[in-house]
Amino acid sequence: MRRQHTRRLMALGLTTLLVTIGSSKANGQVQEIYGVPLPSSDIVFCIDYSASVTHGVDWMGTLAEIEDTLGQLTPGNRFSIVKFRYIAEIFDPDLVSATPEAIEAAIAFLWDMPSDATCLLNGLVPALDIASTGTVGDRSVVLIGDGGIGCDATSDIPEGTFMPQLLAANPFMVPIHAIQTVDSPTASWPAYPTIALATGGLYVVGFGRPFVRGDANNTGVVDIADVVAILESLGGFPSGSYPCSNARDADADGVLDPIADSLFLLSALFLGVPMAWPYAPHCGQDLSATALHCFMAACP
Ligand SMILES: [Ca+2]
Ligand SMILES: [Ca+2]
Repeated sequence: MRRQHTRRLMALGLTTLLVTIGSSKANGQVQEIYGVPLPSSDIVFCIDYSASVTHGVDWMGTLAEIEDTLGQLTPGNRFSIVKFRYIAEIFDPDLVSATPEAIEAAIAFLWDMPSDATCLLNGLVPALDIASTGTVGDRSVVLIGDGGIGCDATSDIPEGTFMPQLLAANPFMVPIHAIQTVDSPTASWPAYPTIALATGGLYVVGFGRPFVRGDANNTGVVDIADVVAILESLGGFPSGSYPCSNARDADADGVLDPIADSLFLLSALFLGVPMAWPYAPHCGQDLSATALHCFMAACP
């Protein structure tokens, strides 16, 4: 995860599933992108290289984030990359083992930057084709772009044209996790969330602040002092006035309830009840579309 970014993330559903099946490295680090655990072992990255993206906000940061994620893959992962503008360029037409040599070649491919108009379908169709050769239930496409659809001289093609073509290209319903590298949707219709919902994937807005769930007192460590800090809020601190209310939502239900959240945190600390992502010692972002916020946390 790139550290200096400020990011906000919203996602739809699948929190528990992702945390359960998110692949982990032997050293215990969760493989992630933008603070989101990678959802499968077989991954096709589908990256928007159109001019609106490459001339947009923090494109170098986006590339650095993807490079960082590639570096987290192990030979147990298989992957490929499709980068698209109006046309698509394919790193490898097959899923390849994430060996150090393959990662090095992928990073070189990543930083070679053409730029042009957008055609999302021209990128997603080959990405889905490659991903469909992956292991059933352990494969996904990770779409990264600014939300543009394109394929028309003056505007994005409409949802009624786009979605049927996309679904026809995805007969095996490979999940598409759509990471929109902006702070608010910009397309003429909400393509990325629609794509994610239709395929059982996550929708992520990639600018937000990472935090550790349960770290209510903002120390970077989750312990009994955090239980005390949550209970102290019963003494009159108004809900929502905290620098990182997401961290206080220990049970990840999107509601700040000092009793329920402190009891859940006790259960996690002393009974081993699993916490939802981002759980200690990991910094990450919320995977549920809650109204909570995080302006400051002990994460870099
Ligand atoms: Ca703490
Ligand atoms: Ca809660």
